[in-house]
Amino acid sequence: MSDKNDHIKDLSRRNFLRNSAVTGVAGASLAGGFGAGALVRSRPAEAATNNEHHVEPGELDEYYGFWSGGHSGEVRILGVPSMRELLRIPVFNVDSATGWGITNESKRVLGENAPLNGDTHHPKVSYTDARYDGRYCFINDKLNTRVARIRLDIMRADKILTIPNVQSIHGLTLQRVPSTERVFAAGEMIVPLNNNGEYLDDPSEYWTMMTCIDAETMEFKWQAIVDGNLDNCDTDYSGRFVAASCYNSARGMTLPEMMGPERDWTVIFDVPAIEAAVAAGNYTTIGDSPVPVVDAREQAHQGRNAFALYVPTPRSPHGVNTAPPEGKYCVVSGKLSPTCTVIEWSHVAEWFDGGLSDPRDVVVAEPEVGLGPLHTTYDNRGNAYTSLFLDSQVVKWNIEDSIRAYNGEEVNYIRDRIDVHYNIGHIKASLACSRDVDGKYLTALCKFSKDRFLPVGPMHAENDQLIDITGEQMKLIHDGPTYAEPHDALMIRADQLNPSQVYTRDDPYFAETVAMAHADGVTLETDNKVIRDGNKVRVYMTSVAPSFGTTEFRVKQGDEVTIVVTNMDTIEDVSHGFALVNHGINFEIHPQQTSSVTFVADKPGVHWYYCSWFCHALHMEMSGRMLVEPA
Ligand code: CUK
Ligand code: CUA
Repeated sequence: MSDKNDHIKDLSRRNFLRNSAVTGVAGASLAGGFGAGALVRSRPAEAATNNEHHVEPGELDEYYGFWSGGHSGEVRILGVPSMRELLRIPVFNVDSATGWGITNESKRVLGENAPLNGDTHHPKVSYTDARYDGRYCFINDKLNTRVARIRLDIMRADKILTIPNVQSIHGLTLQRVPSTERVFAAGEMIVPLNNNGEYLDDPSEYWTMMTCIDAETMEFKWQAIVDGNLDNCDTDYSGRFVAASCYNSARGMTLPEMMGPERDWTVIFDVPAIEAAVAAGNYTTIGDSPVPVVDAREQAHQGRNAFALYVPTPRSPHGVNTAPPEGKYCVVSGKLSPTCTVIEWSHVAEWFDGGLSDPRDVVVAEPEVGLGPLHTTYDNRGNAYTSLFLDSQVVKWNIEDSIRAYNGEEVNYIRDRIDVHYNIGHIKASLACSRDVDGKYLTALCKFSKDRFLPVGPMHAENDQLIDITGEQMKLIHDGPTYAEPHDALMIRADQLNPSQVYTRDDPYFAETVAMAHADGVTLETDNKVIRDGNKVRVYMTSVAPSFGTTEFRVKQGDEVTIVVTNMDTIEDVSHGFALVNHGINFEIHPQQTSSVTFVADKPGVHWYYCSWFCHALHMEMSGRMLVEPA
């Protein structure tokens, strides 16, 4: 496709990025060479022609992909392999199409005075026996230190928690076995514990914690103070451990301080040991927070630390990913070291049970993979795939061969390399976080796209590329422009999800609104009524295409108005919207759903409302008037 000159241009651009990135981390020993990696030359990516992965119009995709939306604050669902965007699920952001952040129902989930933006990185779908069970998707908010749970039947968040005592939730992972009973949320930034302003200036007293949340009740179970900081995290396949990378073991405040040590570490928590201590009452609390806090720092333990194992790991490690299908190994990707560190989970159990003497004894390989390894994913044939940010490549390597090489055998564990465009962050193969790993597709979430798409101003699309990994050699099959800014993604089989097509009337998402109607003596399914209660006015109406049940209501300037709309259409996809002109109000009402909004009618005059989801040939006529009498 590209001629020779394009290729040269391409290479020089790649080198520019790589060199500038290396300069940017001057002081880090990024050299280290490629070792065995140099034996396999990388190929420039070529789009496959006669693409057998093409999904024809009318055909359905094989996988649901869950994409984080980065600082857009949302989660997205893509069909894979078409990479068609199917849905945006607003979580921490305000969304005018759905009314998220506008309706009373969404505000109940968001909580009082919630910040209306976020930074989502790590979507994780719940498991039963390390297989996706399609119940929930959990997502972190790095910006405002929150964790949300999304119900995957209606694809809306139903719980959002602000995590106390820590700052910036980055890593997020789920218990896999026997099922997702716990959510683990890693606090990234170190702060004074009880960060109430009492002391600010002594960074030697800044710390962070791992937080454990009950996945069903969404209540806090415990927090554990750690040395260093926490970045990414993942669990094992036994239900006992959670591991997190630490890139700031020096607890530095500045870049040079953070980059100081040759090795940082991977910290691994023994969850039952922590919970036994909590159950025995051996914990403290911080400030006003009731959450039990245990101390997993080395200084808090004489002899062996019962809660945490700190495994020295080169250098500023980033991604933490357990290898399927059995979960035997965990790979921690080196970032500033050209290596990945392979930890064997059974050795971790041995260490906690007293059988090993050196924390490094849990490491079974440390392959050199290339420059800037960030995240690792897997196929079902024993291969790992690591994203190389600085090399703008995906490298495929064999885990067992890397272990043989670590034990001194002459073996090349590198299997293949492919160029990606450009500067890849996360990487994820189909079902690679579960027992059902199938080694078919891999998505490469590239941070730069530059010349891959038509320019649209200074802000460029990200480029989420899709790679076919079924063969010996990887094959790039799709360029997918995405909006700011997916960090992580996962793919589950289409049959592993069973979303609702219409709401049921007893859905807990709007149960509080139903209770309010009940108290007003209103039957939501049939009544169109205005209830006045002092200066509070509640307007109940139905919607059936192409009409609202109420086309006119009258209030007084200054009244607090609550509008409740119940969509009595029953046919899938016949959604209505309620949009109130000049009031910033718009929200969704899907079939059999009840939605509500509360506002102050502060502008006298006639104000039209209309349906905002095109529902019928007479959709434009689906409207009504709010008449506001001057005070
Ligand atoms: S992080 Cu963004 S590329 Cu938040 Cu998982 Cu590694
Ligand atoms: Cu109802 Cu458009």
